[in-house]
Amino acid sequence: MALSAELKAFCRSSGADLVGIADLAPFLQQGWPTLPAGLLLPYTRAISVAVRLEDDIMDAITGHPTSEYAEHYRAANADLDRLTAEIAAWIISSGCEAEAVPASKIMDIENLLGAVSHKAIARMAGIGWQGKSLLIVSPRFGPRIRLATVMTDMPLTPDGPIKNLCGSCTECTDACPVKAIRNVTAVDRYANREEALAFGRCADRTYENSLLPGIGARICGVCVRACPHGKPRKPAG
Ligand code: B12
Repeated sequence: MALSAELKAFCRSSGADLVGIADLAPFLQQGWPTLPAGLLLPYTRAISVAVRLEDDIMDAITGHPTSEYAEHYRAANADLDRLTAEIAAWIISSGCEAEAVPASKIMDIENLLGAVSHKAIARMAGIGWQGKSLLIVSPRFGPRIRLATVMTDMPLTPDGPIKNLCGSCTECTDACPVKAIRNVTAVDRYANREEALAFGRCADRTYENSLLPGIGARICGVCVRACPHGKPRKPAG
């Protein structure tokens, strides 16, 4: 426990707004895919870190991403990649193995997959629940966070998933400009992306956004902005 607390304190002092530890056993037991295959095999734990997104930038998003959001997105990714490199170096200097997963690198452009799903790790690390938008919704900042992961064999104490508080809320479903969100809550986790999203609509929209002047990345931000859990005045409960 003391080691986990020390690691978390280091993550916070290096700039993490949220930090949690996931047990990798369920991922290995379920044969959860990674790119390349077998990426998780040398490790037993994954550290999930999040940096928060600025409210004034998120609140300015209407139907399309703004150039300020595109800039903020790039800066947050750079912050996360620096942060996870520092965490991995800290762990390695203590004699354990560690490997950082890039914040936003797409490894398979056809199927739109990263090396490891930061959302799956974040959910199992208790950073937040996976909401109807398929985003991780944290109790403190809602989905207004960006995530990254460090895999390790350090003997850390895992955290666990937290309760899903989406309830009957339809804010992200109603806000989605391409009606991609199906308004489904998963009992445990979604079996696949299609269960939560009309995935092609979301993917096409982010591609179209990437072609807009001043954007240049597959972003949107509308469901991120809409979630009441991320707004300064949050829902009761
Ligand atoms: C490729 C990609 C995209 C693609 C595909 C998105 C997708 N849902 O897969 C496109 C371009 C469409 C996209 C869009 C967006 N993206 Co994107 N994207 C990624 C990227 C690089 C990889 C995602 C991936 O591999 N998904 C694979 C699928 C299978 O996994 P999944 O979506 O997590 O869902 C499954 C798992 O979570 C699993 N699961 C959940 N719990 C558990 C537990 C266990 C034990 C197991 C085995 C599995 C499991 O269940 C789900 C269903 O199978 C990640 C970064 C990363 N490396 O993770 C960012 C990422 C997911 N994107 C992000 C964001 C914010 C967005 C957008 C809002 C755009 C924007 N920035 O404005 C939209 C929202 C899309 C949405 N509603 O999901 C953030 C999410 C932050 C958050 N709060 O959750 C991420 C994590 C980037 C980051 N560094 O923060 N994105």
